[in-house]
Amino acid sequence: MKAQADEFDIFSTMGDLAGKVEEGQGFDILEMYKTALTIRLFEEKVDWLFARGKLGGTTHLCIGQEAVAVGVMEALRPDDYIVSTHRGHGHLIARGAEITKIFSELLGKREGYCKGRGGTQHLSVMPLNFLGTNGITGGGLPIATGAGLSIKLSGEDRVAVCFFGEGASNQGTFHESLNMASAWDLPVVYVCENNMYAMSTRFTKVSRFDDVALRAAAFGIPSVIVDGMDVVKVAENARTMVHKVREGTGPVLIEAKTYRFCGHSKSDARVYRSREQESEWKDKDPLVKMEATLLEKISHGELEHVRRSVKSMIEDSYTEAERGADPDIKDAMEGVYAEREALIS
Ligand SMILES: Cc1ncc(C[n+]2csc(CCOP(=O)(O)OP(=O)(O)O)c2C)c(N)n1
Repeated sequence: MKAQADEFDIFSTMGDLAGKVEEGQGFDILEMYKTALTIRLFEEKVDWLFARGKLGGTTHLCIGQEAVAVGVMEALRPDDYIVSTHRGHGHLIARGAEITKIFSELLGKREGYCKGRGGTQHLSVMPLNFLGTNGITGGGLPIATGAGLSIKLSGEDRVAVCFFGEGASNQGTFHESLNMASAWDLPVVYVCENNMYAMSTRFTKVSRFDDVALRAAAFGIPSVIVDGMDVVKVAENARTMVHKVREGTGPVLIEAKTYRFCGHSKSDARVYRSREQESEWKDKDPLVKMEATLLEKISHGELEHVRRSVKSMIEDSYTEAERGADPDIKDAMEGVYAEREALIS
C-alpha cells in the first residue's frame, strides 16, 4: 500500500540526528582526519599543477567540503554504489581510491583508472562501485536512481549514494529522480552538498528557500540538514540515514551545509561573494576542527608526523604517476566499439 503524506512530517526535516546513533559506535577521528587531509593536500597539489600548466582542461576543487565526503563514506559498505559530481576528487579519495591512479587519470596516462580517457569529470572505478564523477550538473541523479532500482530488483540490502550540489536541485533530473525513487521505495541516499553557490549564482536568488531538504518533503522523502563542516555530525547522521534506507523504507535526503574555500573551477575571481563571508567559513575549517579534537589525544609532534607523511605520500604518488605512459595513437579507438564477437554472442 502507498504511504500517505501524513506518515511523514513532510513540512519539516528530521532535525539533527547527531548523538542519537547507537552507543559504542565510535568513530576513528585519526583515520577520518588522514583521509580529509589527503583530500585537502591532493586538491592543493592539483591546484598547483594547473597553475603551472602541467594539467590541462579544468578542474573543480572541493577544498573546504572534505568533511561531507569523509563523513558519508564512513557510513557505507564496500558493496554500496556511489555516484559523484564534477567536484568529485574528495568522494573518490574517501572511497579509498589510489592517489597515484587518480593523478595518472588527470595526467591522461594509461595507468589512470579510465586509461586517462575520463579525466577529472568522467572518472569511474567499478571495483569500488564508484559509478563516476560527472560533468553534467544533475547528471548523476538518474544514474544513482537507476542503481537504486537495480538493487531493489535484485532484492539486495545495498544502497546507492548520490552526491549533488544545491545548483543541481534546480535541474529536472532532481525532481524526476526523487519522484521515481519515492514512488518505488528505492534504496537511494541523496546527499546534497549545499555550498550556496552554483558557479556564481547564489541559491537564494533562484529558490524561495535556503534549504534543499524542504524539496524532499514534496516527494514524501525524509530528510536531515547537517553541519557539513563537522565530520562527526555528518558521519552520525549518515549512519542513521543509511541504516534506515538499508531497512527498505525508501530514499532519504541529507543536506550538508558547506562551503568551497576556492573558486568554482579555474579562473574564478569570486566577485559574487565577499572576502568577509569567505573568512567566516574558513573559521569553520573541518580539518582545523578535527585537529583540535585530535590534540586532546595526541601531541603536536604526532600530528605533525601525520601531516608530513600524508604530504610525502601525495608527492610520491604524483612523481610515480608522472612517470607513467602516455597514450599511443594506435589505441585511439580501443574501448570505443564493442568487439564483433561480443555483439554476436
Ligand atoms: C547541464 C549542465 N548545465 C550547466 C553546466 C555548467 N556548470 C558546471 S558546474 C555548474 C554549477 C553546479 O552547481 P552545484 O550543483 O551547486 O555544484 P557545485 O559546483 O556548487 O559543487 C554549472 C552550472 C553543466 N556542467 N551541465
